[in-house]
Amino acid sequence: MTVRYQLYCVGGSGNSFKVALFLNCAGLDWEPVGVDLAGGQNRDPGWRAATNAMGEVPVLEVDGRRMSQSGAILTWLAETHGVFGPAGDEEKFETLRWLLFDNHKFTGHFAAHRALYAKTLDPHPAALAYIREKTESALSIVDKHLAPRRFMLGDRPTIVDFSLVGYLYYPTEETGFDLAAAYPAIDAWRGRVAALPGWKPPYEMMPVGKSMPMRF
Ligand SMILES: N[C@@H](CCC(=O)N[C@@H](CS)C(=O)NCC(=O)O)C(=O)O
Repeated sequence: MTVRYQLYCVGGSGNSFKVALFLNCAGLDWEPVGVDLAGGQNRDPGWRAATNAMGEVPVLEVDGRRMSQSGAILTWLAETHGVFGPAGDEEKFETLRWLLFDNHKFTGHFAAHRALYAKTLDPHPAALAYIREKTESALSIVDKHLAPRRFMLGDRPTIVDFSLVGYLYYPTEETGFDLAAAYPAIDAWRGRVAALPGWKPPYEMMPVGKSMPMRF
């Protein structure tokens, strides 16, 4: 029997983890397919033509169709399977609003900071300080939003949680953020997401592919 979904990904990619989390928590039939980002596989013109012209993971393949952008994939999965999606117009608007905030500011800055902090040999201190301040700002916004809530949209987990939580299980030495110490509402919420049936840590969920090596 062929596996229904193939997720092109790499263990160190929190953006890929967002989609893997949905697939596993929804109990779907899927397998990770490793991509060699460190070796530049995603920069190969053939790979771009066949897999993703944007040169990124995650890519989700189903029935020969290859989809990219975790927010778009999560939306498609929620609509296709009728789980973890928004209920009603207001939640639909909130979902898109948070997915955009996540891609631009929350994951956007957190992942960029991690790349500079852990993967670049000699990050410029000003660049690191700039991106750290932006990341702290995004973390504070989400921490405040979560303080009175169990999940991002209220009482039940949705694709908004899967999107925002994508990078938050990588170890402190990789991210440079001790979330448990500094962001208590985020820490409690990521624990609630980790308690969902199907959750696994990123490197276990996607034991494939190659990322740029860590500095340490
Ligand atoms: N907004 C995109 C971001 C995807 C992204 O940045 N992927 C990274 C890995 S986490 C990547 O493929 N980087 C390789 C590159 O851009 O060269 C999404 O959510 O899918």
